[in-house]
Amino acid sequence: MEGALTARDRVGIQDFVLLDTHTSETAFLGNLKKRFSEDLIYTYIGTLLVSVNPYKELDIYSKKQMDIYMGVNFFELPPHIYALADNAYHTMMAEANNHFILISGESGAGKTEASKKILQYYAVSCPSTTLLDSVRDRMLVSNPVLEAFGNAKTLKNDNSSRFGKYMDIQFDIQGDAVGGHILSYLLEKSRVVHQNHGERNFHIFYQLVEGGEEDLLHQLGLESNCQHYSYLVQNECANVTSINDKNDWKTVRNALSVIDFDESDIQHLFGIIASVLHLGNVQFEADSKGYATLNKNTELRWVSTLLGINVQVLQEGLTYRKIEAKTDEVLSPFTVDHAIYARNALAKAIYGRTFTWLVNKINDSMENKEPSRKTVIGLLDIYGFEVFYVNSFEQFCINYCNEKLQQLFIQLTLKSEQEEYEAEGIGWEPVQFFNNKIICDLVEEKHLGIISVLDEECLRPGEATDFTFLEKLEEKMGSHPHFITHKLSDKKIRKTLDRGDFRLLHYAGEVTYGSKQPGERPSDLHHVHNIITSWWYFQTSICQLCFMKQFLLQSLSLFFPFVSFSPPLFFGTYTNTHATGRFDDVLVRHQVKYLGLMEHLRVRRAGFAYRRRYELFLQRYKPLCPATWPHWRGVAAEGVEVLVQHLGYLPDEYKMGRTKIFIRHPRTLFATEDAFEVCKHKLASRIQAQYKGY
Ligand code: AD9
Ligand code: MG
Repeated sequence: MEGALTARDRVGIQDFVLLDTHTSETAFLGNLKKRFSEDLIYTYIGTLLVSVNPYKELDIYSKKQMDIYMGVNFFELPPHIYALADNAYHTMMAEANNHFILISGESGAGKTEASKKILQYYAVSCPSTTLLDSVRDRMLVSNPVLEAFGNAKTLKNDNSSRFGKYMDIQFDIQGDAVGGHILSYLLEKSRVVHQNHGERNFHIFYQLVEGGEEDLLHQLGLESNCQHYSYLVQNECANVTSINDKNDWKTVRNALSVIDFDESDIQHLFGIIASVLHLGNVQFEADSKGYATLNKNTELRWVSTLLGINVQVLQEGLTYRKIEAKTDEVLSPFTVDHAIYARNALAKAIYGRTFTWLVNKINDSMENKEPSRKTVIGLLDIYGFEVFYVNSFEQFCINYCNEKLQQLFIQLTLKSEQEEYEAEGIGWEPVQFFNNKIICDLVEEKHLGIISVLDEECLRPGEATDFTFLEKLEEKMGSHPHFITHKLSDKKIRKTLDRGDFRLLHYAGEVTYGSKQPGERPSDLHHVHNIITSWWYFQTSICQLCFMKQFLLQSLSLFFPFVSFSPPLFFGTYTNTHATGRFDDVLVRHQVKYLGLMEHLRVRRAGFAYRRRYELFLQRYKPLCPATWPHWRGVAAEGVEVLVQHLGYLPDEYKMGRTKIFIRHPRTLFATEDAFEVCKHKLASRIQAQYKGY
């Protein structure tokens, strides 16, 4: 019928590699948008899955859908997160090695939701026994607990992850999910004491106060009203329509019992959470000399009771600094500002340590105690790139992590892919792309990068200030194209920068970092305080060496798992829409650009979907050809050539490299794999028949 739309016109192309029009950005966006308007949020670029956040519930995550995707070749069904999960699982089983799924995208793009869907898929679709069901339950319910303690409402996302999470899902030789392990990174502790306008503290505080049972609240000395707690009402957004704290409280309480928290653990846990709320309400007044005093210490008494610390020791720790002289200890009184700083630092340290303890407890409960051989699928879900009005050290860490992730993405796809074609002697026209290594180096380079400068300044307590730090940065970075300060910029840009700020031109956009933390005076950043007990210490300022070391270690270990894992990898890259669910062309175009999706597409279109070493390819498929079965006595590459000729591969479908065969389209391989499955069954029955009667 004239004018009627074909299905393809209506729903677009499900793999960008097959987009037959020229590969322009406009065509790319047009295809994404067309699919989005039909609620088709997933599209492939080869094995990379691109998703657009729908911001509404779609009926595509049912058990029925899971069954459809189970064990089916990747490209045979419409793109789906389940296809990605299933493919990772089956490749892991076939090759008996570890795999991991990397999910990237900016804040609010849907990374955490995707990682939950993947986990659900494994929990529901893998083989099952009653014993293992409990391990799976624990894996699934660990999510709401971790989100309660580690997520919060930000301006970008009502359920924003404020920590990085790397989870290993362990499978035994039969493919059963038998255990799990979580690594958490860099919890944004400053949120405990300060939230930007329109944001909230961690969910758990509101859940406890709004949902906690009367008895429990009474034991903890809490009022059932968020307005009562200064750490919760800074921005008058305790209630958010998309969040039901009362219901979430019930979910978390139930989840805690599933993951082996006994009543005494639970009492302790919420005792500590309540102590943080009480601490936030501790107020100081200045005495006649301007020193901090506590005139009403009801709140402090609660902190003392809940934490089991002598109230006198607590009070002294919050209002005095201990200076160790040669033989003596001298107490130097704090001003009110210092006392507030000390109080906040204590609250952050308590919360941070509680979070670490919680993750350890969850890991104990998910631990696989059988010493059987295991392979793992690793799932990385970190906080996405973010830009706020005020960007502090936390944003610096978060954005640096994203920068590293992008670097990894580039290395594993664009760079290594092209290098491999070259190394294997496959004719190749290089595709240009922006390599963000220059920005990673700016942050991390030894002796020259921002972290090194910060480290140096930490070694000069008392002398270093925010301004000396900035001066040193200016001296070292000077004309670096991705670094700007007030002094180094031209008149137009200067207007947009404060004197104490520096701006980085990240791969995903510009971010201005202020050295001042809101609510903290610049001079406070340079005090290294002693605190009441030996196991709690202040670790809040950017100038504390211990913290920096910790950060560096963590970011190293964050990327360590990748190095030890072998490809292939599966990427989920997420584009974002507005929270309204509207497809915002400008926003999506920006993300397509900085994620390098067009470059990725160009490499994919010109390249090869699959490659394998000759020996492995021959080993698997040799039963398909009489000349190679049961043994090929010659060189593996020649055996592969004989084999693929026999299978009828056309010259354009494959290339022979130095050590590997390269296959252009997945469908060629799928046909071979299907033939192999048939052949395997025939062989198995022949062998069985042979041995009958023995
Ligand atoms: V952040 O970097 O942690 O701030 P994420 O993790 O990328 O961010 P998240 O997964 O939390 O974003 O998704 C944000 C919101 O988008 C969710 O709370 C859902 O309301 C919405 N969302 C995301 N993915 C889907 C989906 N597949 N279907 C429906 C979705 N809604
Ligand atoms: Mg998240």
